Amino acid sequence: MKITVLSGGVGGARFTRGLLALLRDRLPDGAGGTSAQVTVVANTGDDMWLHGVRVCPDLDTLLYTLGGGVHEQQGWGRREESRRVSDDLAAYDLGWEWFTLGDLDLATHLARTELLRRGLPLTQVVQHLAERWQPGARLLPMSDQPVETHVELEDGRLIHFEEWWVRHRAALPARRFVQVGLEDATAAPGVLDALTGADVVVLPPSNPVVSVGTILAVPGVRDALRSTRAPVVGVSPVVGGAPVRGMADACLAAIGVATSAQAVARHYGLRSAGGVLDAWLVDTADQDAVPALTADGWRTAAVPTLMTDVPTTARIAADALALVDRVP
Ligand code: GDP
Ligand code: FO1
Ligand code: CA
Repeated sequence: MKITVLSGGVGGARFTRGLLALLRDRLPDGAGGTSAQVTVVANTGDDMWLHGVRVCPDLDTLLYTLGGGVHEQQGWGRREESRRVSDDLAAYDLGWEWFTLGDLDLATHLARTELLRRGLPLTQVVQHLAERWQPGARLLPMSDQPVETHVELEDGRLIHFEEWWVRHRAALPARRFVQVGLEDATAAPGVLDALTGADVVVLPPSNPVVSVGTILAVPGVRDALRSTRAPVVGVSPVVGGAPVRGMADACLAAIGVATSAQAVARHYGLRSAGGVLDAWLVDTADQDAVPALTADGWRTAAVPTLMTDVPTTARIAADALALVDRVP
């Protein structure tokens, strides 16, 4: 069974980790793998240059989470991390004031930057890094061309998404998001085929605006989702009217979408009505959204969706696949 996931960072990575656990349990092929192939298309809109190294937050969160090296409590960065380089940079008055790179994390950025400098496209850089981390899924950047999410503030200033998100905790009202570089970007090799050739496509609980939304903006992605024979199922990243973590509500407000399970579903839209989804899994806290969505043709269900641990997340993944009759 071919499963394709469109993912941001922490939420998408944790969901995929649970999905892989489910597949190993349900479809063992004896060699410890599964007869299922999972492809994760990762958001690269958070990427940025920092002191000469290329940082890819969502790709790295996926590599570390699926490869067993993530700082679990933080959800990003490396376990057992140190900050000797960051501290010493400060001694040169060139410290990272609001976005710290740990020493081990820095090795990833140096490795990636070196491979990019040698001329490798990002797709091949990710493949090289994945050799070490063995994520258990194929990881694809959404594009090999740089597409950076910037935030237009009320005064017209544009700042990088990460500065808005980390330095300002998304507290500065955003007028809109701009995907810088999008007009020159194409989907990375394999991305569109991973959507049109899948048996099922999942939109996990990732940021619907700056993570999944950015992937959907890549030329050809939305069309591939609308034309694929695979059912497309999403999991609500909003529970009880609020994000589970982070500030997706600030992102939704910026594009005029209410922070509710139902509003996010309708933002993505039903494929039969020009959108990208066939089904929408909501949390039990949003049970009241089910009748209205069902009445409008949605396949929907309300289940516990807090990804508290891997087995629980595996069950959430099973619930999502069951909603579109793709239980492994
Ligand atoms: P980021 O790159 O760290 O922002 O991670 P994502 O782009 O994957 O976004 C995480 C989104 O998923 C946020 O909007 C969260 O509200 C949501 N989320 C995180 N953890 C959970 C969870 O356990 N359950 C559900 N339903 N949503 C979650
Ligand atoms: N998030 C923070 O809140 N503070 C940081 O200093 C920080 C550093 C960082 C370094 C590498 C990386 O891959 C991610 C990092 N993040 C940090 C997390 C990042 O802001 C999240 O992944 C968000 O999803 C935005 O991409
Ligand atoms: Ca992110």
